[in-house]
Amino acid sequence: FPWKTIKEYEEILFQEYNGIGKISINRPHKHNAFTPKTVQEMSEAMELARQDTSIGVIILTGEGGKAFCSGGDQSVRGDGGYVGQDLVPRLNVLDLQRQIRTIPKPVIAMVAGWAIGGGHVLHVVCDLSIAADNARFGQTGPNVGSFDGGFGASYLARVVGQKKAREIWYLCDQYDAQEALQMGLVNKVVPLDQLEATTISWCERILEKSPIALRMLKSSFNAELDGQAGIQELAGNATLLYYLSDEAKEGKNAFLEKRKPDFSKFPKFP
Ligand code: 2NE
Repeated sequence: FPWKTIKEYEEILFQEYNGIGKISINRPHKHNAFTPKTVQEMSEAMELARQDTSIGVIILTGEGGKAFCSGGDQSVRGDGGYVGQDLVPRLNVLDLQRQIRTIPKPVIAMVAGWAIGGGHVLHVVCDLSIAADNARFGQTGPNVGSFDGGFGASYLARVVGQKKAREIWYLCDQYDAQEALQMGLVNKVVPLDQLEATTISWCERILEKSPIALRMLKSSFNAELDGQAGIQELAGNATLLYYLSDEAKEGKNAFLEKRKPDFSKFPKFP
């Protein structure tokens, strides 16, 4: 596919093709483990993809065909988090998880090879996951002295159920693509050489749909789980729709024209 680079980064690729944004971790020598810089670059790209009105769907993936992401780079793990050049320890991947959930456009994880540890959580928080037949999934936290008790635990349990989520974390087993499909952890499994074409075809089908309907659905799915922050997201979309109405415009216009608003002509729906 003729991907066009949107912006050059050091540890990720950020590309676009026909309204599809693709954010790809580019550290295949480490199975696409992330550093604070990788995450900072992904966060910026995600924000750019959010602001770009020509992008309707985002693919999250890893380069090389052998790994989606193997989690935090253990070689830069310091005392209070993952340490970058500024020597400050960070867990900024948690901010990225929230961005993936709140961007009002579908995000699809395109998983080839390992999706492990914090890399596994990244695919879990995506709207959809499409896996190659070489994909392997799992959490390693209790083996390496870490855990993700946020979306990595509670949202995983919403996806695969409490028993399976506890098994995944307590045993730290690895699951192949078919097992992931069976437990509802991924939406589809395809041969590795068809992974990108299948993902693009799902993106193209999504791009044919009403963007506001998709936006409302994403925030509706989130609202049930995300408490006040989820309701804020859904309510923000309601405000967006209300602003588009003549009724809301009457309020704004009356204020600017220094007159009393006349809402009498607007129906009081049952
Ligand atoms: C993924 C897995 C099972 C693959 O094993 P294998 O045998 O296929 O590959 P190998 O040889 O282990 O990995 C290839 C190269 O990538 C590096 C390895 O060290 C190796 O480098 P060289 O020895 O060739 O130089 N590599 C792989 N994953 C890495 C990582 N995460 N950090 C640094 N280097 C890594 C196997 O590689 C594996 O188990 N990887 C570690 C998975 C892991 O434990 N990730 C961290 C979980 S904690 C986390 O991500 C986290 C969190 O829990 C909470 C908040 C934020 C993050």
